[in-house]
Amino acid sequence: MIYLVTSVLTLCMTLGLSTAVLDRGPVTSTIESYEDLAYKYGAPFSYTQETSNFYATALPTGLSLSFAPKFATLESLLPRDVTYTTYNLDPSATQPGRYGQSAFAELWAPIKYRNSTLPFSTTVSPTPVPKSDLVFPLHSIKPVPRLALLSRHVSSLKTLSGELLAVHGRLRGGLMLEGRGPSSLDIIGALPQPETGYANDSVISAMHYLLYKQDIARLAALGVPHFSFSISWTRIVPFGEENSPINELGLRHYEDVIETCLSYGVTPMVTLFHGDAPLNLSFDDPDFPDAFLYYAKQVMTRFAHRVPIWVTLNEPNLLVERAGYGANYNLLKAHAKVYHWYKDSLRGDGKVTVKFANNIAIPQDPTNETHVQAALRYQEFSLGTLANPIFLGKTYPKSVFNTAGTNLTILSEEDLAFFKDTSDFLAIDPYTAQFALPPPNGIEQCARNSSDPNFPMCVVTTELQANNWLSGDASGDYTYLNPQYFRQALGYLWKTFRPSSIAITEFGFNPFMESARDVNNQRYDIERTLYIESFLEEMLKAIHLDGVNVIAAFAWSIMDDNEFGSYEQQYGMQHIDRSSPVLERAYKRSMFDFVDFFHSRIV
Ligand SMILES: *[C@@H]1O[C@H](CO)[C@@H](O)[C@H](O)[C@H]1NC(C)=O
Ligand SMILES: *[C@@H]1O[C@H](CO)[C@@H](O)[C@H](O)[C@H]1NC(C)=O
Ligand SMILES: *[C@@H]1O[C@H](CO)[C@@H](O)[C@H](O)[C@H]1NC(C)=O
Ligand SMILES: *[C@@H]1O[C@H](CO)[C@@H](O)[C@H](O)[C@H]1NC(C)=O
Ligand SMILES: *[C@@H]1O[C@H](CO)[C@@H](O)[C@H](O)[C@H]1NC(C)=O
Ligand SMILES: CC(=O)N[C@H]1CO[C@H](CO)[C@@H](O)[C@@H]1O
Repeated sequence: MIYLVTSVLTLCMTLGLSTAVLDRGPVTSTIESYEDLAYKYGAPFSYTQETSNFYATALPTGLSLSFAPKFATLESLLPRDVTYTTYNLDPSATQPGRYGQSAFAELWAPIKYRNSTLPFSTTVSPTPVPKSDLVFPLHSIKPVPRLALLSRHVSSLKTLSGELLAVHGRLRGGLMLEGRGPSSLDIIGALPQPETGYANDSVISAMHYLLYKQDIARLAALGVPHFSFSISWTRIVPFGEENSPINELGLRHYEDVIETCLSYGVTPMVTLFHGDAPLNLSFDDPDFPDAFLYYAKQVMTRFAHRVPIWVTLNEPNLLVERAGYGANYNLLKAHAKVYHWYKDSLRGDGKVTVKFANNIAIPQDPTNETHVQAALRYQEFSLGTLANPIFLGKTYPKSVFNTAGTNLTILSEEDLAFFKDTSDFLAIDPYTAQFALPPPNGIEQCARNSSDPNFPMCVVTTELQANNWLSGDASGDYTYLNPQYFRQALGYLWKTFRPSSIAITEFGFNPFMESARDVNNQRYDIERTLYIESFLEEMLKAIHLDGVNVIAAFAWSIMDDNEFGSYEQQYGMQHIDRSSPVLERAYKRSMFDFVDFFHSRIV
């Protein structure tokens, strides 16, 4: 135990946790040594409370942004004859018609959720964050930060629209409220899995849907300048289909989320699709790209004015790995259609991108040629099928192309021209790193056999180094605290896809069993702080020593949430009191440390 504490402190010193902004008063103790104490028994003694008197600085309010013409000018870009309406989920509804109220209730029939038991059912008004919530935790060590001087002199760290610091979240709740249609993701929360303790009340989640005003106020009070969130496709298009009705309450909701962000001085970044496709619209459905564009037009015409950064698809490369490579072409098309429409028809000045998952694979034995081949192959299968066309205008990497039976669509010259340069920066979600090695029967044999359990990637990954040590501290699931590979991950992307810039659009840590600790212990989340700061240190090295143009770092996540059907996978930098009727939020230490890192290390 003592050993553990010592190593945590040593690490903190190495990372340079505490810096100038956290200056405390002078130490007033007069004690010299224990020996003196013995002699001077009864002599004056004054205690020192080693505490922080540093408070967060709120953002300046009233942000005004303009990245595209206003809606009145853009309205003519929308298809004609669209029905604007809303739905009320009522299983006994009788209104007939393909898109009537009873058809809407029918959509929801396969999904059964418990109703919310919260004491509010409409948007909650925000209350000011008490000053007592905004005091930084104690920093008792004050080393000289290693890279601080270097980073202070670099101006390129200013982002697209301000600063680097941002949080990301997907926190909805209220899934059945205000005319939202069901999505394929809702099925996960609705699955009964009592034995794993998974929640079945995803109707609640973080209930950000009704608590967003307070959540945005809390970001602003702490000085977090960017908030990345996703819009729920089926809140806008409940049936998901092209030319089907648009839910007015959905549009109104996001309009207000964005206006609330601006009024508090928070810059929004919007993801259009975060895995929550309309129920029964599969990624390889030929209707998918146009259905997506139909939805994107509704949202972008209204909000492009206020939104500087748009992400079309979240981690489509993971969707492809799960749904099969047959979906790859459709996802490329869906993304590129929206990109071109935004640039050519809407003529927005904002940035549009697509964000990828990638936990970089490192050869387990870098001196072994087959391990190097396995690591590269992992990267090429994981990123190359989408990023090659988008960033390089090139078809799939050779290793992918030469594997028969992947179901990948051959890309024509016309396709390649359409997909090329459709991302204004490379957005990546690098949570951790892993090791790659060939499968027991070898890469070649596996790649020739589409029944092989490792087909088509034909790579085995592990967290064990060749010497049988883990690469880092384990979290509650796949993430290991192994910042030592983060700089390489950024370098790989920089060299391979040659983007103009890179944004880290998600990174985060869910400490093992965090949810089992009491609230104060959960809030003192030093493991998450170590994760965030050590990864950001490596990011600074990539920037200053390797010349990688990193423009932003969005931490996942703004608060604990329902992650894939479980409240126990906690990535949040805020705790949610689930016994509180208003789901009260509390900042964790990591949120302050994240803010402090940027204030003290990046000017
Ligand atoms: C949920 O609420 C709706 C509307 O109040 C009601 O019709 C329905 O029966 C409730 N469902 C459950 C499972 O309690
Ligand atoms: C779902 O919630 C109900 C009501 O609290 C509970 O009785 C049931 O056991 C839960 N089911 C699962 C699978 O968690
Ligand atoms: C290719 O498609 C077929 C038919 O849909 C499917 O059975 C197979 O699993 C797919 N293969 C891959 C690698 O996705
Ligand atoms: C290289 O790695 C493979 C697969 O792990 C292993 O079978 C082989 O013995 C290794 N070769 C050397 C020279 O270590
Ligand atoms: C292909 O893989 C399957 C599943 O592992 C195996 O049963 C089969 O024998 C393999 N075929 C060849 C030709 O290796
Ligand atoms: C019409 C249709 O295919 N409906 C399906 C939509 O998805 C749910 C959940 O997977 C199925 O239960 C429905 O049958």
